Amino acid sequence: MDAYIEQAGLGQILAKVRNGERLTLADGQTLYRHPNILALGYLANIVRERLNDNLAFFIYNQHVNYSNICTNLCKFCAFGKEKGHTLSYEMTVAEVQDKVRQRLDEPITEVHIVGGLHPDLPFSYYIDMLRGVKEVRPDVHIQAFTCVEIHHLAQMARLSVEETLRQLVDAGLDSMPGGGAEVFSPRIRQATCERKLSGEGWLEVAKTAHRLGLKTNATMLYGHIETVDERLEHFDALRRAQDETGGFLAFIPLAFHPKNTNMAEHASTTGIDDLKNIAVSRLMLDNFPHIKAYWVMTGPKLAQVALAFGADDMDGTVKEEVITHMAGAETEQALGHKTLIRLIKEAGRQPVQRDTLYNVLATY
Ligand code: V47
Repeated sequence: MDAYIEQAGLGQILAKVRNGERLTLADGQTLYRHPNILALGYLANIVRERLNDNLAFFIYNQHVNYSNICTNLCKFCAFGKEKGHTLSYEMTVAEVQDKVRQRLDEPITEVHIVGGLHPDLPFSYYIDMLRGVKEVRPDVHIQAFTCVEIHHLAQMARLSVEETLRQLVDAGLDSMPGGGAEVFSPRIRQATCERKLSGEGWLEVAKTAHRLGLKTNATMLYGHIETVDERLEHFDALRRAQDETGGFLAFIPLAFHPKNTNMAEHASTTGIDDLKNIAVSRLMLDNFPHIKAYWVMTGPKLAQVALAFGADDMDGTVKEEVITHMAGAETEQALGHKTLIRLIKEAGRQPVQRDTLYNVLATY
């Protein structure tokens, strides 16, 4: 196989990967532009195996999107709606509690909570929501609020980001998801989400969370107007932040879904680009422990294949995914754990049910 990689012109990168040397942005360009997807998968698989052996993780989780009312109204997003829009909604704390209560008979270990940037819900609503979820399900891990939401809540509360996070943690926040990162490039933010917190701002919130002991994830929304260089600069910024704090758990590439968005003229991503983003992120983000193939975005079949291209995690049961489905995702809104186990086993990996922090709960 090494001779095959050398014949593909990737011998130097293979040597670096084998020696655990950091790849440069120029290496990243070579990888993204390379037509041989199997060669990229082989390289990414070396890193995946070194970090995660033959394990592929999944979690028993539940998504709750408390409100889609949003002041940012990003062009790529079909979920966010202006206040007063016929499709806008907001849940009361009691309604969020009901959602969690409805699934008490399932062995859910994580509730994933995100929403839009609501213009007038007070900070106390978020505190009450966290306390309310823990009241209904005391042992559950709450992974909630993107860096963009945290920044917004700090403004609503007139507190520093650090103090906002302290109060949220005190109310039950256990970790943060990776959304809102999009592509850090100011050019992309200006063109697609001009009101959103800057890339630097996003990274500052994440690093502040890490310094307080909170783990977070990171994402990149790809497949619209971003260039290969902008993707690589995004990886570089994440890699440098991780060098500083070590607080990121997983990176999740998010495939752009154009339907019902203000960027609907774009085509959906292809399977090859989806696999490339898994493989190149695995190779560039050498200090990230996990790369997630989020089946909601790519479909369970391609997420399964991604386990041979650098991914070691399939996310989870999810149930009631809304954000991508409003943008035309044709996947299910939930997967049973038996399906996840079957997908992982057939990919030749050992299925591991994990908690949010990647502690092993069961192996199959
Ligand atoms: O922040 C918005 C993205 C994110 C679209 O941390 C879109 O484990 C595709 O971040 N097409 C929310 N993507 C989802 C997210 C996430 C999901 C699962 C696990 C984790 C984790 C994080 O979805 C948003 C935005 O970046 N998004 N619109 C769209 N049309």
